[in-house]
Amino acid sequence: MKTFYSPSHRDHSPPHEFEMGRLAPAVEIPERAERVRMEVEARKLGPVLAPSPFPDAAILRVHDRGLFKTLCGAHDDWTKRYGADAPAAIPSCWPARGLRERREGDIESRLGTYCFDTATPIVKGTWAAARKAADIALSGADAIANGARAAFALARPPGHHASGDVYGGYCYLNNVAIAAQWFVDRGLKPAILDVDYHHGNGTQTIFYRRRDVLFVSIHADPSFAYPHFLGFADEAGEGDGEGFNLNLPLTAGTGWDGYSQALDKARSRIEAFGADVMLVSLGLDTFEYDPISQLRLKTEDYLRMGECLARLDKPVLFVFEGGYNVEHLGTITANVLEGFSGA
Ligand code: Q9C
Ligand code: ZN
Repeated sequence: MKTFYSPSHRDHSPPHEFEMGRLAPAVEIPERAERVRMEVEARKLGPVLAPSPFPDAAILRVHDRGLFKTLCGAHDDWTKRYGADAPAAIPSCWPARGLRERREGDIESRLGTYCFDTATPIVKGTWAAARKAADIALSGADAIANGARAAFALARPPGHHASGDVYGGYCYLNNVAIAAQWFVDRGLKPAILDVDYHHGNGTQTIFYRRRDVLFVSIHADPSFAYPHFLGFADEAGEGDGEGFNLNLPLTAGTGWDGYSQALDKARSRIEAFGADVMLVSLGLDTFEYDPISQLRLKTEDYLRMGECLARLDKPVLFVFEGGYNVEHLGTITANVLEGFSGA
């Protein structure tokens, strides 16, 4: 299996995020992708390749131009306003009910317009890394379109919390959605399965009114877990998209028994949809020792997950998302890929 990777992710290294009423050390750190790359190499799962450059137009199929421009210029605008040594750009004022919904004025108004949380800082290297992560996902899609049975987009920063016009949740551009749209534009019918611990609110929103892309997500119930405002079981799609969105929320403490049942439901829905290609938003924060999560998958369960995905017998593009136990992250990620390849 080909893995696509670029070292440019290393320059996206915000020291902090703001949550739980304090500045907390960042958990979405460069070491995550490095651990995974090293494990892919150590286990000889296949070549690790640099992505090809894709045009901005491929990203603008999914993302709003205002969001794109804001992300692209945010670090410059922020340091012009607050000084060259100002730490990461994070919004502090949002257009909640009663306020103007969108303002593209100064940088504070732009961050409030386009970002939904305080966990997604922009530093000097953020834009280059996010833009390259989209190329990584597109390169993986291209490998699949050229006949590969599977590819792994080792993208960082992650993408599934970013919608067409709002970023957040450590995500800036929605890598998996950009790749799915690229498949659609080549006449293919993609299904997205999101196995990250957190609901893929951005991906859901992008495809919510469409039936040409199926979105299925298995995640911790938003009644207690981030992103808190989306990901409930009654969200089934709207208009043309009705019936083409499936959320499978899980209670805290769920282990492989409950998880594999959800995975079976996801598989039958994808089967019935008749997808040509599957994209997996591969978050590893369902792990029992993940520092920010409350599901309980074990190391060996990720092999089973990979085997289970292989039973669909469709080409798969794996796109890296969350997962914060850096010590075990390489092992559990590689287990999914190995379980898939060995099956
Ligand atoms: N106290 C991804 O896994 N903060 N994003 C959670 C927990 C944000 C997760 C707060 C979590 C974002 C890609
Ligand atoms: Zn997550």
